[in-house]
Amino acid sequence: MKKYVPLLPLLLACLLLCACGGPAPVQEPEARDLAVVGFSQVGAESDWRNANTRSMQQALSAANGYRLIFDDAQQKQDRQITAIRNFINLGVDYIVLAPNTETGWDTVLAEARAAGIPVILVDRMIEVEDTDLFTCWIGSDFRKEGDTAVRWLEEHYGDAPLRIVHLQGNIGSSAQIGRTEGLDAGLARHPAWQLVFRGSGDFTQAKGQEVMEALIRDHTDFNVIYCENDNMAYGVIDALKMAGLRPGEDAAIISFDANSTALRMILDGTISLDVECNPLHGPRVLSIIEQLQRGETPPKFTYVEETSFDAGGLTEEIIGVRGY
Ligand code: GYE
Repeated sequence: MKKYVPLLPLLLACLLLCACGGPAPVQEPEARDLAVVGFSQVGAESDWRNANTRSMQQALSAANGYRLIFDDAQQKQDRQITAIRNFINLGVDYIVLAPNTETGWDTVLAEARAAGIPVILVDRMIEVEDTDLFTCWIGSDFRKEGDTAVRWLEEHYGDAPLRIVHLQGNIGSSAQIGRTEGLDAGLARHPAWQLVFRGSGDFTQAKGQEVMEALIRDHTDFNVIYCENDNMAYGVIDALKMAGLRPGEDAAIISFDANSTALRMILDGTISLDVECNPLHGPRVLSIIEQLQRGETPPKFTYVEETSFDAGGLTEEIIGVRGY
């Protein structure tokens, strides 16, 4: 015998469901309930920077109660100053600034203060007459990072004659200043360490490669390359390989940031040491803003705990869980 599905009740059930719209939609908070944050980002020059941008966007999301206005300054301070003035005109609730360079912020931050907008600094530091111009800062101890790299060189080479190529980040940024100071202190302690080249690669892979290619063309003699970030190291490695040189054997490569791509290059012997610089500041900035929202006073300066990696003990499992 044929079985008939009773059509009428089914139809009615469908109609009812459609009328009710099915399960209740997830409620987005009303735009007017969201706190507005203007974030002036340095640029998109490196993997570190992109991880930092993603972390900020994820933390300061609508689901967490924020509307984030993001501005990429393309590594130009004047663009950051313009962005901050726009944020002030828009009347944002908070300004987050990842400053490109250390100096030149007094005027625009005084404008933000006059408008009553708290300014949270993230990543690099600034140098201002009056530290009340910003609410607080969170980032890395770049001098300590440089010292860590130099300590590794001392442990591995002692007073052996080193011929060091030094690729700096963008000049005037705290990351460059601290990492350069660390190396300078090492050079002062070890007369056998010779600086055969120093110049900026602007923290980019393309510039790192360009500088290294020129050094190889000029027959510069080197056995250590101190790169102030991973992306410049990638450019350096490409240049060395194209010239038939073996990174890790013909020259030790020291780098900073510890992105997962670079850490895998430690596993295969290409990079010798990578000093960690953690870009995942989003949740940290979120927690600062939440403290301010509750009327609390966050600590003025917060340094993020960091480590360093060489071939000793580094595994794929360690790399896999790091998040950048
Ligand atoms: O090391 C580099 C980036 O300021 C810590 O900027 C940051 C540095 C980071 O472009 O990769």
